[in-house]
Amino acid sequence: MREQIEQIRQEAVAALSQAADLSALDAIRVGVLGKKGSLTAALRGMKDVSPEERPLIGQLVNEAKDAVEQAVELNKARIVRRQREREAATERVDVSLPGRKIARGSLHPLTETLDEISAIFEKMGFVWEDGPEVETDWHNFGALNFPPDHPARDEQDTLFLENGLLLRTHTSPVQVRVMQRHRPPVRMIAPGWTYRKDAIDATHYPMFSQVEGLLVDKNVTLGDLRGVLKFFVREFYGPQTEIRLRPSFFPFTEPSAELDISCFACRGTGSRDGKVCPVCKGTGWKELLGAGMVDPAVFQAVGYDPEEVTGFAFGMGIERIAMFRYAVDDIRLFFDGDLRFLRQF
Ligand code: FA5
Repeated sequence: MREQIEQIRQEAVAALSQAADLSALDAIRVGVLGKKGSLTAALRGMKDVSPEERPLIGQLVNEAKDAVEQAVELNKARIVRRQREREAATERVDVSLPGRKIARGSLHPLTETLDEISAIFEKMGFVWEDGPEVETDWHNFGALNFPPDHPARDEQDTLFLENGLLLRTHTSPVQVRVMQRHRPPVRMIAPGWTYRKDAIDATHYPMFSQVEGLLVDKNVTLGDLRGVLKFFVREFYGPQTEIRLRPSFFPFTEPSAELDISCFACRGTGSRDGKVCPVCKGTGWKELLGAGMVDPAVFQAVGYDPEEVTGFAFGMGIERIAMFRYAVDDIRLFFDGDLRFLRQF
């Protein structure tokens, strides 16, 4: 029995040292130590050994087992090392290969437009204010001097919520909130999302964004409004851009105006390549935003004294501003998420 165990051990260790790969190694291990392995079988023969010899044989079997297990580990390391050496010798790394390009995202054109708009107004000392998108009727309409029967208050135009609140239809309610919070002077812009029940077409979307502007102080005039808007337009669209203020109407400003800029497509001439300019339809002007002097009724609603202060306000659609800037002819492109469009910015 002793010799048999010694032989199994020697043959196993010798075979393991010859094993060429991991599967051959494992086959030898199973052949010796597995359930039906030679050493396991020898162990079963213990019952025929005399009781005096049993402890010695048991010890021998255990030693043989340890020796085989150790040889398995040693040879496993040998085989893996060889394999690595072989790979290192045959594999080549071409360090001159160009690197893999990592796809980089970019800012959405509307975000970029808003960043530029706010940077220009910040230069003039305007600070950024926020207001809620869910508004009360009073902030969105009442305090802004909309009469009770104004068409904008109609269910056809405004998205009303169940609890009497509504989705703000413009950023002008932020004027009200800021004036309620601060004593004059005020110099702020308020960008944000706005909502209207408008049908979707090339220039309208039910969710769009605006930037509100408000400046209140002693002796603010229409000339100040014109100067601020002219500075903005020339910074944003270029120094040759002309502006004009055209009379208009908003319940919360008096007088009210629309600001037009000279058409960027025909440079205000009204014609392009000998034909009527398709962008401004030959007028030479494009309507950019709404503005005006704050109506005294609004000052009264927020507790300002209209005898003490005057102010101007303006509101612009960011999509419209961006459409003019990038010659985009359909507002839907901003919201479709088409990467072929977005990658151009
Ligand atoms: C207003 O919303 C006023 N609150 C602006 C204002 C502020 C005037 C302060 C005076 C003083 P208006 O309804 O014209 O005005 O909208 C302003 C701009 O929002 C429009 O010029 C347009 O660019 C944009 N706009 C309006 N409706 C939509 C829409 N459905 N989709 C995309 N843009 C829109």
